[in-house]
Amino acid sequence: MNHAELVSIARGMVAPGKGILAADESTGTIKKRFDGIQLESTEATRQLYREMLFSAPGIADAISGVIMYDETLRQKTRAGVPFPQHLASLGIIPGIKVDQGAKPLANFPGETVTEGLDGLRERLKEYHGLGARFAKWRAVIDIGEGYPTRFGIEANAHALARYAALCQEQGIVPIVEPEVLMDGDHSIEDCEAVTDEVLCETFRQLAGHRVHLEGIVLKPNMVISGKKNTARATPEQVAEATVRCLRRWVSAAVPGIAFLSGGQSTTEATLHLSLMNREPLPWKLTFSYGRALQDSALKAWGGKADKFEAGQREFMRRARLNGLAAKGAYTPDMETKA
Ligand code: 5MM
Repeated sequence: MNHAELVSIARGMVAPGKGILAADESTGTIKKRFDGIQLESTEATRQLYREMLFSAPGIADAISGVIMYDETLRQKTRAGVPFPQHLASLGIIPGIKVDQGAKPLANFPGETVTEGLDGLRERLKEYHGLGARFAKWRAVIDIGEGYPTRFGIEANAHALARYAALCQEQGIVPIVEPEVLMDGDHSIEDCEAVTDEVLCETFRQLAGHRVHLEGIVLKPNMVISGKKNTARATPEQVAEATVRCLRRWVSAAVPGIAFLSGGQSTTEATLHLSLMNREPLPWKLTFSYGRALQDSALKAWGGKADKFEAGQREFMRRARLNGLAAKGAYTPDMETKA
């Protein structure tokens, strides 16, 4: 393992004013997204949609890396260039989701553990050969009556750390994604307490597995009220609680933190990121959004050939606004001007 190479990839992923596009929807998830625009999900429509995003004019101004799904990593542009090579030619780092999903944790009702460690070393070797330079693994922690338990958090953090160590062994930067879900009616205080415990345990396990912290990117949830909580915290409270929590647990050795959007509205996700970036921080704080970058672009495209450019324009509008947020320079009035 070459540490210097890992560090340089990780720094590139969180380059100033840029963030990561999470386009790693598995076949089931992308079908749900396409259902929303009444588009059939086929290998061809999935290719076309990803090509629309990946070839948006100016994409490299705001996007540093793209997380792909296994199928996408093996697909090509209509001109015949494999997606990883197409992205790399633009200066965008190709990435791959390597987890195999969150599955019920036996004997722990309401909790899941993410699977995918078996055979991971061999898969990473193949992905590296196909051009991937970073990977992603998502652990899912839900808040409910009696959970998460200490055991559930430990099981997920342990798997995340084993994955991260294997990635680095293969010269691939791991995105470490422990997501505390914002489903449910919990308060922002409940979210902070659980996120505290999850991050503490994640970094304990990363240390135990001798993971080189300078060569990872953390992808956490923001500290936020549950979607069904009627007394939702303000954007300023979300920004303040999130930074406070991250400062407690994330070593300054980590080059960057790239948030997931987790079901926030597109504008909320952008505003929260910008508010957090208004103060000096020990790490780069940016985005690795899926829905918050894609939802409006997907609607603007609608699966229609004559709306291909309209979809690209909408994608770039959100990407640029989030790029500004990564520098603390976004204000909500830009939504109408952009
Ligand atoms: C793109 O969505 C990813 C999950 O896909 P599957 O459920 O199909 O495996 C997800 O991991 C995503 O990368 C992150 O959670 C960020 O997405 P959001 O929409 O939360 O920003």
